[in-house]
Amino acid sequence: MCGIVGAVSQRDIVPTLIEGLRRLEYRGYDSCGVAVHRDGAPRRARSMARVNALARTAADMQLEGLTGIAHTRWATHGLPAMQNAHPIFSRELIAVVHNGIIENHEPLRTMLIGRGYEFVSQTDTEVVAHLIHAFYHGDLLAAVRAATALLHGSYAIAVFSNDEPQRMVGARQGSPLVVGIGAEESFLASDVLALEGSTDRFIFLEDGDSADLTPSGVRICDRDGNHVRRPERSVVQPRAEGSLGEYRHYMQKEIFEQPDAVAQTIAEAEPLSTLLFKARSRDAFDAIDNVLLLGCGTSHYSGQVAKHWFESIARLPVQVEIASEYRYRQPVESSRTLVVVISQSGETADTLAALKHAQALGHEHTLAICNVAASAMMRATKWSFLTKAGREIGVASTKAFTTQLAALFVLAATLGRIRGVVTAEQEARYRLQLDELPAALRAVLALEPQVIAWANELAMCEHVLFLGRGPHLAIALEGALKLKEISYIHAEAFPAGELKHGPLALVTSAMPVVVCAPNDGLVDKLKSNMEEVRARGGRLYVIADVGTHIEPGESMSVIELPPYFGPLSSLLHVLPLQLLAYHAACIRGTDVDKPRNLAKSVTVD
Ligand code: HGA
Repeated sequence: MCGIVGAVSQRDIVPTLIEGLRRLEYRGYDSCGVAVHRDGAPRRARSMARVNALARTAADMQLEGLTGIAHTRWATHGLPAMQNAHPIFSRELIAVVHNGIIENHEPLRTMLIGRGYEFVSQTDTEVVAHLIHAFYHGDLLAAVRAATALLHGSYAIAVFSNDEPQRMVGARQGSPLVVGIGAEESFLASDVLALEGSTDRFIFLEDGDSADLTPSGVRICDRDGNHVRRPERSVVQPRAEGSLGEYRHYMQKEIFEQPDAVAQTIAEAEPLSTLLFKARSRDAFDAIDNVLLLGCGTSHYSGQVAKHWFESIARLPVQVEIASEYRYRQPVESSRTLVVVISQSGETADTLAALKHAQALGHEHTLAICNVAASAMMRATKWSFLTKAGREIGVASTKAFTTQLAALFVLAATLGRIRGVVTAEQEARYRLQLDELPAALRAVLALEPQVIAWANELAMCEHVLFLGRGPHLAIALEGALKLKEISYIHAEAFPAGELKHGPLALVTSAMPVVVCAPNDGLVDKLKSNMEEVRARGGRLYVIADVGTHIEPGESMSVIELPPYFGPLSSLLHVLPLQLLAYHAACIRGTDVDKPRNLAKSVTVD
């Protein structure tokens, strides 16, 4: 998703800004740009192509400067088009980059037009630039504070004025923004990742903060204009991703990294203890008597799988909510709820807002499961668990999902142990299953050639149904999501028992139906549902554990998985579905790592 990098220095900062954009590039964007302060008027280069093309344009223009801002845009207001690419200028004086959405941009635009401002873009961001201009009388911080006081919605902005060459101002509300402190230079970025190699000293701004940056340092003021000191943190960045090696895409590489990622995530899980979740005392979770899981997209599905674990292992009532829905509701709450937010980046705007909503409703027991240590969710929750997936580059999440599942399983087992419903013997069994999990994942990944054969057939289809039951319903949902995200094939998943209540009407000989068939207590029910499909001429593609006795035959193709893997079976079943989506997308020739219209780290709501 869109990214911000800004710098004020005593050296030419264009290479640093471009490098920062490159580091954020994997998140997906539709245009990019960079602007620097110049004597006379600010100068900018913008591109509808990749950051490399922007770098060439900037070099051709001999764009250089000591103060500058840069952006990758994922359009929310106004088409992806050159005139909408950031930085956005106001009257050749103010330059702005913005992440987020200004919800009251329409009345502000009308008011500004009334004051003689001319709009040249369709972005909501342009109102920010003109407002700052309207309030600017030689003090950029004062102008930014006055302008942002009128904004509704979410923003992280970086701004410079051409009249104040060695000054840059940032402000945030709802979208992430971090200050980087260097030697004789200061930075702003939407993510510490952008400043890897430039500094490891960061100050995370809070909502309502404004930051006034010069090469010699930063001053921060809060929403009320009081000068505040925010803690400085040293952030050691994860190792940069290596080359693709034998793989064609990052998504494929990340699918095959899952055994190691899961192994690293659970390495510290023994003994199951509250300390794993950064809880200071062993009785930290004693007050908990129910669980609320919040997430979006794939992270929501990991919550749906985990619901079964919290119920069956920890014997706790569970709700799983889509964060973008929960945040606007007024649910009846209990003070004994453990609120678990799940997000790869830890910055997902809807999930972060849902967390804040839960906190505003009085929830104190909050826990984040994220893949980025220095993320907003990890800072905003009482407890946390860092998954060890390593950097995930592919927009379609794979290893983040399975490591989230591993973390949630450990949490369920830990709560079960604390509550006395998991015996030492059961705990030892869970531990053994966790230990055996990476090898089992490897065995499933070895089935890739069979999945490719399926992909060759399914890539020709425009619609695919997925079926599952129990925790494997969430796996079917995740399989359908993966397929639509990267292959653009229309895919939907249903609880197998729901078929006869509607979706069966869609089944014809042209409708492939993918089924997750673990050898669990529901397999006979599932077999009946499969027969309902066969009886209507549907084509079945079944991922079945050894021992289910589901045999290949007419209109029935089977990929056989290792024997049923108990409660962790869902982690095995998702792998063929990830591979299926990946290979179908390759066959259809889509941009697998950067699917159209999508972005990584969804920091707008
Ligand atoms: N609303 C602005 C910025 C979009 C954004 O934050 N994308 O992730 C625009 O549409 O330009």
